[in-house]
Amino acid sequence: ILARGRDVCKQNGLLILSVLSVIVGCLLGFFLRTRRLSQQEISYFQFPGELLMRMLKMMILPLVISSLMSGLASLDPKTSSRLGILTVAYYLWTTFMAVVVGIFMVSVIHPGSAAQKETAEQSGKPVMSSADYRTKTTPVVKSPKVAPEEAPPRRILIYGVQEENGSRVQNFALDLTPPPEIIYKSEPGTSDGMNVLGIVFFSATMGIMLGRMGDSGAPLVSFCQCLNESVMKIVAVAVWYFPFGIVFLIAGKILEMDDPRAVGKKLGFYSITVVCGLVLHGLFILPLLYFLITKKNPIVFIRGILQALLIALATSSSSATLPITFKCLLENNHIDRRIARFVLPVGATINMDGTALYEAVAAIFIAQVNNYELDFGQIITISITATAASIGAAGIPQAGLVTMVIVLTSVGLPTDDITLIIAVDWALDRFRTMINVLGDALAAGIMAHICRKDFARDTGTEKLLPRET
Ligand code: DAS
Repeated sequence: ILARGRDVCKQNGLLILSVLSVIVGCLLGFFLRTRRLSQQEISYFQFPGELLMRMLKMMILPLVISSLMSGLASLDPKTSSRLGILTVAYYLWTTFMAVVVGIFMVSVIHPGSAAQKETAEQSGKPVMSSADYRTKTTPVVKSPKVAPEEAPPRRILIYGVQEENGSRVQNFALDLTPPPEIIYKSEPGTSDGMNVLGIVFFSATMGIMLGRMGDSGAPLVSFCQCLNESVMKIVAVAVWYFPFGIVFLIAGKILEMDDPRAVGKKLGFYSITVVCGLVLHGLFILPLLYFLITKKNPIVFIRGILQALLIALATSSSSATLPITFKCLLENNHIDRRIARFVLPVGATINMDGTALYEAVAAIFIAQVNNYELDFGQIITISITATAASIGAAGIPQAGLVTMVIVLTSVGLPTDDITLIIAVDWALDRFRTMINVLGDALAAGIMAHICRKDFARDTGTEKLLPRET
């Protein structure tokens, strides 16, 4: 009873500490803004938060490789292929649903009108008519076949790696097979990029092959299992630093942000639109889908991953949150680790409901601010490109802002109008990252429920693992 009591305090204590750290971080940030600190002093306050980010990022590579390889190797081929198809299909469906929710919200609230009025008042210039604006927008670059020396290099950030002059299909294929030197690549002007898609693709392929090798692959499978367990033990210790790191991570960001009052007038309705869309999708539609499929209480499930959602809010990186998402799913929601080891790394890479919703809202908002009427075909284009762009976004801070270039270009909107929304992106990024993590976790719960019968006949190598309760 004492051990159980200690575990309950340990779990809830950490959660309560994390919630308090978010609140204290906000209060400290706004208080320090009044002290007019020098850049040197600001960097001192940002250091503990940067340390937290680096601790989490350090664990991503070993965790993704070991979990995918051991997770897939321990499933029989029939189960792993069924799980793969169902997972990717589910991810595409929920991402597209998020885009539809975003388009609905931005069309109903129409935040562009408020921003239009604010901009016109500030600049004193009349709002541009749609016709005038159409002449301003950059023509859609139809084909990348223009000779490279003519076409400006289209540097699109995908998975933290910038590919020049390639078509999107070429970039996607290149990112699936990265040479070692670009796996960890930090691009100037972006946070440390990491080509996670290439790592996920290689590890998943390796895991499936290991599963087919039977006993001859067992040594590498058990090595990956040990590596995975050891990383999770590091996480179990590191989590006690997180509340302290979260305080300074959030305070440090607040110290850097623009004046909230000035930003609020122009982008208040826009921020409300994004948050309403994220809440509708993340806290209503996704949990409803979970309940309809599993017939289980989604609130209990979400309660189990609250710690991961807080880390997502603090770090605005779903990749960096991955270790905590694993910990919550395995320890609190008792999801079979073979499912979690496949669904989570793939989800953190290609499943970003929050990002897809955000990019659709942002594109239509930019059109509204410029009084640019989008026709039905362009709305459809936005919904498809926002879904694709979110798949291409890396799980790093503000990756969605960069892949939004794809969405704007697809409907002829000027990409430099991204500057309209940059002032609030750092805050909205946190909320869309939370929904990204929530979507991945709920998907693991759904897949564990769907595949539970497979495990009954599965002769996986990890027979003694706790199955989903
Ligand atoms: N911050 C990204 C993530 O980690 C999401 C985004 O930038 O849209 O999921």
